[in-house]
Amino acid sequence: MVSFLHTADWQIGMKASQVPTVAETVRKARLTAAEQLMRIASQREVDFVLIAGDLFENNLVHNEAAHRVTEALSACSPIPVYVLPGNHDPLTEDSIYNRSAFKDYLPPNVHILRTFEPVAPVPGVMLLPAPVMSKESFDDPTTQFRIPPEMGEDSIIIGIAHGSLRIPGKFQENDFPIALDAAKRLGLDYLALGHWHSFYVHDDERTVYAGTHEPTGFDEQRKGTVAHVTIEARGSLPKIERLDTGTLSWQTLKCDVSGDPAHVVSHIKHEVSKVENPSSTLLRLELKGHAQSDDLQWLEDLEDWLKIRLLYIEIDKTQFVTRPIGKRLSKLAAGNPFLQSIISDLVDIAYALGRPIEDLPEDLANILGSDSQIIDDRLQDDLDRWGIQSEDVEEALRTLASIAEEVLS
Ligand SMILES: [Mn+2]
Repeated sequence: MVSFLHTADWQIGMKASQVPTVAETVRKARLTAAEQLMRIASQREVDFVLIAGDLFENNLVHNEAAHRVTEALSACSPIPVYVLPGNHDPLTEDSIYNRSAFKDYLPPNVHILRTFEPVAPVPGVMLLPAPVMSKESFDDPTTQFRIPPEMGEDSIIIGIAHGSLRIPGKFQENDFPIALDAAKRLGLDYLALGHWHSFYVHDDERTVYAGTHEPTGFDEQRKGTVAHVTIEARGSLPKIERLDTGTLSWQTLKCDVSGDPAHVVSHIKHEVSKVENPSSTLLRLELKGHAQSDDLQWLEDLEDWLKIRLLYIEIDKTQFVTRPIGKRLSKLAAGNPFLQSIISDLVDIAYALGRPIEDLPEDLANILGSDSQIIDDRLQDDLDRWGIQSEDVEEALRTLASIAEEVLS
């Protein structure tokens, strides 16, 4: 029997520039979660740890980060740790794995998988590595596995690679595409993958993404994970246990703000009160709809309330408009010929589409004059050709209103 941890995509040194005020906290969390993961390795007394690529954000991260990582990896010593270079930290000339932290100072239990040569982490187990040598590739990394001909029938065979499974609609041809039947075709007992940040077990129950140990952004709402895998013997189905390792929680709350602001606020407060660990939660609040009035004091107050409760709050207002668009825009456009001309074009388009925008033309007619109802044949042709719909114009006006408000008010 063999027991090991499978992890990937630590992306140490990640800039976290989308959350500038807490970027340092986010960076530190990736190390804290890594340390937690190494403790699991020791506690569970696994035979070895596999890191399936993208241990680092890129090959340019600070030396200090490199040393911190090797220090963290040495914590589970003497349990061996195998590190596969991924597309973020490929084995190129300037690879981070060529620095002294990974040469002269490498802890004895840490092994960088630099070649395609099979490795035996423990007797009876054969590890087939496919280190990544470039940022992108059209080749399936698993076709590079070298299966030794003399390998005993009893050896448990584990492949380790970094890339995207060829699940229709979920991969790109230049993103290290991996055949869905690779494990079966090559006779692997387990295929440890990295690159996708969510925990995923394929239908064959042998091809697995462990997911990142700590989420990297708002689009990864799941907790960070690691896979603890045990395989009884050659040919038996692996037992895959998913463990949580994440320390920060990235959440998105979508909210329609069309109603009474008091109700909107109480709804958001209620939702936020359900958040388990607010001080380690980053929240993106996505507002959409038309607000009832131009007075947004309630939103400023709400933002302050959220700020002191949560680690980080981001309010996405790109789909949020104060009603009416026309009134707001006309106020901003008065005395701004550039903005007026953009609005005029959009109003022309709205007319050409045969569906003037609700509450827009009347308000804007005052600043634009009335000639915007003349429809140009060429404009009509262009709209047909580009497939522009009246919703697109409304969307453009909303975006314009948001930008204009940012810039002009
Ligand atoms: Mn990757």
